Amino acid sequence: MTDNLFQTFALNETITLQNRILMAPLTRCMADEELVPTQAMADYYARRAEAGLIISEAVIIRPDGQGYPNTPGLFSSAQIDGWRVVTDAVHQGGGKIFAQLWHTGRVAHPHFFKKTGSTDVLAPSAVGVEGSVPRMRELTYQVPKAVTHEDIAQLVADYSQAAANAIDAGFDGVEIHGANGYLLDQFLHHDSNHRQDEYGQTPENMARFALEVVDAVAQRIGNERTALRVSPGAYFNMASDERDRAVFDYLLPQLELRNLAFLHIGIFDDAMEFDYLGGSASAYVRSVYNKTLVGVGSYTAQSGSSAIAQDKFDLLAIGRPFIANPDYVSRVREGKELVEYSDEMLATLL
Ligand code: FNR
Ligand code: 8K6
Repeated sequence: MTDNLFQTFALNETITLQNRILMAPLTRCMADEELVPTQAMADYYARRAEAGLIISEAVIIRPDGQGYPNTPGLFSSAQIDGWRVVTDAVHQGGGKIFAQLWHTGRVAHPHFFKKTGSTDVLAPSAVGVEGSVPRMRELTYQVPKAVTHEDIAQLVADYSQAAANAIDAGFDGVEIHGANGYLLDQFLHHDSNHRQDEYGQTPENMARFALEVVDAVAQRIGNERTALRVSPGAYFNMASDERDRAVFDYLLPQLELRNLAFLHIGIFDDAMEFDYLGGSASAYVRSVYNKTLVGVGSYTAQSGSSAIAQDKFDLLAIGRPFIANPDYVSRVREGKELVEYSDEMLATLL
């Protein structure tokens, strides 16, 4: 039984979703050399327009946010025009789409933005990550530069501008990428935030940058069109630290006051338990945040539907199965078998 997935869901007075299934953000590294979305990307998203809401693959807000090849941007007029083709195609199919706004912080690599003349990798503190860019092993990660107050003000302004560009490009809203060990998340965890100023040390200080970005974006495009993804449990590009719990205990009620379109968990498998959160990431967030929550992470339609029935979250995001099944929503509705996902499918845009 998956009937509850096919109920409409009002995010607020402005946006109502045709069902409770979201397509999770999925980086595909298929934009052109100017980081402009292609027609093949428009076709790929349009094939998935039956989702209640598509969250786009992560989209970089400015050149020094790039950490992977051919990830699309939202900072040039060609990129805005390219996205307009995508959003038109999704809307023609009856769907809705949010842009996921991204800066990779300390996992950016100057290889991708050297033509801008900048070689600085930006992060809260000068604490690097081990390793190198996936599938480009020669590109080892660089020790980042700790951002100055001027850098922070510019980053906040650039998130806000990218959000305005997203609306200009026809997106229905934006999801700020605050998860998976990228820039916003780097401020929220002790592993990456060693700052001694008003952006570090205490929960209130460590949450400051994320809230400044959320507030700037919400002010620019409206809180009803602004969403956020968070990873209270560190699991990717990041070591966990039990002190992080207090940061999220402070941040989440603050976010609740902002009346966002939704809050989305960033995780690959929601069965993962975190000692310092007292269980799974979604159970923890549900216990401190009382507004619309999107669950994700190795769910099937059946397990996601029963999680919704048990009030563990309100909406279900589906990632890898949506790569394997462009018609995921119809297949589930009609009880048809799904094609199983495999990593080789990442090579093409089905
Ligand atoms: C992801 N994920 C991801 N998350 C995110 O916030 N922004 C992104 O751009 C991406 N990109 C991405 C690419 C690929 C190839 C995978 C497999 C995953 C994480 C994704 O949104 C989701 O949380 C996980 O895939 C878990 O959900 P599923 O796949 O188990 O339904
Ligand atoms: C070159 C493609 C870059 C895509 C970036 C997004 C992440 C891709 C998914 C890789 C899987 C990461 C595994 C995370 C650990 C899960 C622990 C349970």
